[in-house]
This record gives sequence, C-alpha cells and structure tokens, in this order.
Amino acid sequence: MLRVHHLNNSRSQRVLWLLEELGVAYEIVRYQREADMRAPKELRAIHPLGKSPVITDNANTIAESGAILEYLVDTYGEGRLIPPAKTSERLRYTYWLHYAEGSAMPPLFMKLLFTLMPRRAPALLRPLVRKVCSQALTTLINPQLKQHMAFWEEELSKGEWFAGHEFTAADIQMSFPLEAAAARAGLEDGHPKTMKFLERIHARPAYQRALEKGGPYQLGR
Ligand SMILES: N[C@@H](CCC(=O)N[C@@H](CS)C(=O)NCC(=O)O)C(=O)O
Repeated sequence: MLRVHHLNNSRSQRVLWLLEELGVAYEIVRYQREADMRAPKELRAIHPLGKSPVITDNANTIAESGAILEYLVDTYGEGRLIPPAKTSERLRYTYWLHYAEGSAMPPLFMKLLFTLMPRRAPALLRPLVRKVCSQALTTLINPQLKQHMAFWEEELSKGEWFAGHEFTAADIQMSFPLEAAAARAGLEDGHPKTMKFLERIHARPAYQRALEKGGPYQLGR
C-alpha cells in the first residue's frame, strides 16, 4: 500500500492533492509538528532528514516533493498530468517542477525566518535583531520576492496553467510557493492572474478532498 508520511500544515498537502487527482488509493501516516514547528523525530525513522513529504511504496522510500510528484506521475499517471515528451510544454513542466523548491521557496523561507527571528530573540537583543532582520528583508529578500511574483504574473498572463494550456503536476508543485507568497509576501497586491490561479486550484474537487483528508492547512483556503 502506498503510504504518505504526512506532516500537518506542510508541503505534503501537495502529494495528497496529486493522489486525489490521479484517483490512486493511499494511506496517510500522520505526524504533528512540535511547538517549534519542526517535524517529530519519528519521521527520521522513515528518511534520515526527517522532513515531509516522504512516501513509501513497495520497496521504495521517496523524499523531496518534486521527486515524489515525478514518481507518482510516472508510476500511476498513465500519461495524465504531464505534457508529452519532447514538447516545449514538457520543458516548461520540468522547469516549474524544479523551480518551485529550487528557486521560489528559498526567499519565501528566508522571509519567514527573518520575520520570526526578532520575536524569538532574547528581550535584550531584540532591538538589534529586529534592525538586522528588517535590513535583510528590505535590501535582500523583498526585492527578490517582488521579482519572482512579477515573473509568475507574466507567465500566467500567457495561459491558465504553468506548463501550457492543460493542468499538470507542475501546477500542483507551484501551488505551495504561491500559497506561501499569498500568506506572507503580499501576492494579492498587483498580481491578479496569479491570484486567479489560486482561486482555480482551490475550486478543484481533488484539492478540496485532499484538504479534508490532510487536515488543517493554513496556507490553503
Ligand atoms: N524541498 C523539500 C522541503 C521539505 C521540507 O522542508 N518540509 C517541511 C514541511 S513544509 C518540514 O518537514 N519541516 C519540518 C522540519 O524541518 O523539521 C521538499 O519539497 O520536499
């Protein structure tokens, strides 16, 4: 049986969503974030890094959401949710599948980190930490995020989906950075096409079924 090692309120929501789109049977093994938001150590018994998502399927243990999505589409997709090989759409698909975690998530993660750091610093150091973090946000992180969000907006002006005219697993992979940007980077200001994309994915029955099964997900609607 295919198992999804699912951490609450996390990227593994994307894996549940893909499985719902494909209609594949799976079992959810649930893990609850600790008070500091880290995954519990039990997840390290499944994969040494102890991050979510991880799936186990027969003898395979697969981590990294992009690798998991590729595996699931290859193994269970029967040609669905992936553009045909050797097309420009397929190239775009591969690009977005890697870009989501490789390029879009790092500045979003840094935004979260530099926003939380002053709140968690010892009271005496807090003003200094706040100043350093605020400078890093203003000079380094926010300008990069602005550039990424403008890029998405431009790409989604060409069509409804990231890899061409059809919905694919690349749209599922891209959902997490877009939802994170809506939650913490001001995506709603000046990015109507990207916000419409979020509305479209949130309306999909498979997305909603995955939300019901995965439990509370603050980034989703
Ligand atoms: N690039 C990895 C990131 C995995 C990751 O950082 N997952 C987060 C949840 S969204 C996690 O497990 N955080 C808890 C921790 O690091 O302890 C992927 O896409 O799978």
